[in-house]
Amino acid sequence: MIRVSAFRWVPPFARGLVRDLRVRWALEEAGLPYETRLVGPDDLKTKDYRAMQPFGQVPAYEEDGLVLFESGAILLHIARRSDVLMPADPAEQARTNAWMFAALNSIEPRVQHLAGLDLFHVEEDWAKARKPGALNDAQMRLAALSDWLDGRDYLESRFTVADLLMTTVLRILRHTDVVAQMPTLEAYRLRCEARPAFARALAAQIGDFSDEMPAVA
Ligand SMILES: N[C@@H](CCC(=O)N[C@@H](CS)C(=O)NCC(=O)O)C(=O)O
Repeated sequence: MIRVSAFRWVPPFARGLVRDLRVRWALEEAGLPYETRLVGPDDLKTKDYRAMQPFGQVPAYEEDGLVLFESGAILLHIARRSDVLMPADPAEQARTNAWMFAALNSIEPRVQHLAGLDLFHVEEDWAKARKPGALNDAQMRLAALSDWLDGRDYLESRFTVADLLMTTVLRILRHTDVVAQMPTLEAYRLRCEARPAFARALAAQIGDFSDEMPAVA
């Protein structure tokens, strides 16, 4: 049985954003059943957990003795087994991979930087000073993505794992109107999120959260 690590508790602003969501979504699209290994801050520091995820983060993935970390690598592994997620044609696969790297390397860092300022450091003077630059950097990248998507439903000719990944990156800015202000991008996000597999993955993540904040040692 496939097992995915996920947090047992996160604050409300992070619910629906934790990166196990993209793995759950891919598994739902691929029709692969899974169970979760729910973890808290203390688990992340243990030798056992670090053997699965060297940085003590979520998600880690276990399957028949194979252990994987990094959500992008996990998605690639799942996608190789699913026509829904990965086209059969080698050239189309290469394009899909390129968009996965774009989501992780070209878009997510700027989006995450902006979200980090807003969600973790909003009261700090250095964050207030950095915010306009971070916002501009994120907007420039997202505008380019929006231009690419103009006239297209998906990043390439059909839905793939790259769209799944890109959508989860766009969601990181849900506390802002940055994506909503780009109608093409917003429509794209909504189109991908309308997939039944997304709804199942989101419900599963939300359903796994406990209401009780764990005590941190
Ligand atoms: N590059 C990693 C990032 C994973 C990551 O940032 N996970 C967050 C939750 S969304 C986490 O575990 N944060 C706790 C920490 O970094 O200590 C991936 O894509 O898997």
